[in-house]
Amino acid sequence: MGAGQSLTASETRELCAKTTFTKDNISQIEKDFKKSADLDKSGGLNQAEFVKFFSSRLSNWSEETLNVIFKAFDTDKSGFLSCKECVAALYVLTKSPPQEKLGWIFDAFDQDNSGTLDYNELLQIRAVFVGTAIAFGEREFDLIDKAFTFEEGMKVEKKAFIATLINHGKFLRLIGFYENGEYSLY
Ligand SMILES: [Ca+2]
Ligand SMILES: [Ca+2]
Repeated sequence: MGAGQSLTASETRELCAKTTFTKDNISQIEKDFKKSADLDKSGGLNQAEFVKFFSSRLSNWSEETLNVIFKAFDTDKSGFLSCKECVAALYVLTKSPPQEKLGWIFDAFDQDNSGTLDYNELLQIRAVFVGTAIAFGEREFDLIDKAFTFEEGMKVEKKAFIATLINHGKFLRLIGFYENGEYSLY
């Protein structure tokens, strides 16, 4: 990806097809990202820029979690989020339906790509959720403890993960995704 590279027409078409963003939304997001996140003007975000940009907006997310998230959005594993990957990331974080968000969380935290979440992977999700709940002054942060039986050797499949949490709007809201689907990271 060259310096200051913009989305190509075909990338914009692909994003329009895969998200609910319009062409105008996408070009606005691209402008905003170039201005406020792409500090070295490389045309996308390196890991440090990503962590910096999101840690000021999702302040209760640990750097470790943001690193996990960065890797999940870096779909071509280039170590760099292209403009296209950034727009896709914002779509998942804000506008996508809950089912898609949960599927995405599952994939992001399934770090060994085993197709299941094991005890340690689920503990990581739990830590993000509980940390966020406390930061929001929320008292019912045992939601995730009630949803899963935490024990060594546990394995949760994607279908079960989504089915368990799909009706917990509160979980989605607290984990940093917005229930009302508003584009509100700025
Ligand atoms: Ca990439
Ligand atoms: Ca796994």
